[in-house]
Amino acid sequence: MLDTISIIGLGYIGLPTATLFASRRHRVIGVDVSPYVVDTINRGGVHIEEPELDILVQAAVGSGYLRATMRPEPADAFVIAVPTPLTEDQKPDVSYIEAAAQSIAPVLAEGNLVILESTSPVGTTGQLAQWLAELRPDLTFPQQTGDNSDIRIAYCPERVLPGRIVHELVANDRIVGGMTLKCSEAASALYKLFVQGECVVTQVRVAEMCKLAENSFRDVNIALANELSMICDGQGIDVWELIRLANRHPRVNILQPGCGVGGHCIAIDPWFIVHGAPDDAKLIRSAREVNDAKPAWVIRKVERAVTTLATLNIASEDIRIACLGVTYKADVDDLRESPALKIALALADRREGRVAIVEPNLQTLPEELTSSEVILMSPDEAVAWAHILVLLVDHAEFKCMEFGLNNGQVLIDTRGIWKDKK
Ligand code: SAJ
Repeated sequence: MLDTISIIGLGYIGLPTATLFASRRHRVIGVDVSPYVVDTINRGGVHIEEPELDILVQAAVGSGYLRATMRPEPADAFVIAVPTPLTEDQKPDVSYIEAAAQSIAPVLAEGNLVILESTSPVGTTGQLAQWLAELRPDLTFPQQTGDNSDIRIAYCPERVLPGRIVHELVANDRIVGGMTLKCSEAASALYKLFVQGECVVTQVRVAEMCKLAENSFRDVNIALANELSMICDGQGIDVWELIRLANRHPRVNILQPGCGVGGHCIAIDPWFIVHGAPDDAKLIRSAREVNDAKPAWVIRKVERAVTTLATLNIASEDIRIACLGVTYKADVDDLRESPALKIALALADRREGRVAIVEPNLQTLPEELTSSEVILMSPDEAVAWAHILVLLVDHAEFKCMEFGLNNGQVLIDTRGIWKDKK
């Protein structure tokens, strides 16, 4: 029976998931610790930007199928979609999952299904089952009684791309790692309510590692592109042409270099593998280090351009720098772990009053920059104003811009979209 589904954590994954269950006419109780998030959703609004999400939330709340609250209530299934950040020393922080376990334990009842969706280190689902068992000794759990347990538990990672979340939630295949076969069957039946992709069943630990491996695959491949970009820069080779040509090989598919890797997933999840296997995860660690070092490389390039311009009769302190794009990737408004923002902040710190940012996806300056003297400009204003243009994010608005560089103006294009500008 899946009459009522509760989603714990109404962020980038939990909220769209809640609305999709609601759109299939299931009663959904969304739970979040933030009163602002709960109020916004109950008014039919959204606290995050994601294509189609506003319409889905409005419809789900308007039809009465979705309601948000701060305290879990009884339900047939609980889907945990809370953050799993990194600690300062690069260790996975699963305290939000523990808090979610504590919050749902009092309302758990025989026959309930609990699914963990948060990206987690291997072993976390077993730990979740243990926490729940300690909190509810009156119920049986899969680690105790196998298929006969009162509560079913599974790990089913989210795998959707920010910017395409709603589409991918429906279309992508799902990895379903139940603690027992019955757990997997129950979890697959839940996702089949809206998922059109296949639900592929596996062991819990395989499912946990699968999510980490997917994001590490991308991180390692972006690291190769970023390393090539630095090597090619030193040797006067156009890395974007190089990658285009190499990718004409039928078994080569190099990704694109940029100013670094950001977001709340790829810049973080590989560390979970490194933490679990520090001696063996050499390549994964090294990829993280290569990608994390890219912003400093871009900053050094800007500083070299400043030094060169300063030899042409512009006082170093008068040199104006425009950073184009500060979000973590193209065409989103998300600033989490953004390497572009990191670069803009570092330049703003060094060159008080002489740095502008252009960010078509934000109405106001990011909070981190409000205390600095950074100016928010339109793309055209920046092109007319700056001595140095630093293209950091390949937003659609930048790709279609037509302009030529002024005399002596320097362009540092970390994404290869303006490399033909003269
Ligand atoms: N990036 C590059 N070059 C590329 C591709 C990306 O520099 O060729 C950079 C982006 O600019 C950005 C970062 O990498 O800073 C990550 O962007 P992304 O679009 O690769 O990925 P995310 O973080 O938005 O979403 C990823 C996805 N994972 C994979 O594609 C394997 C998504 O499917 C996951 O669900 C998501 O992480 C997540 O939640 O884990």
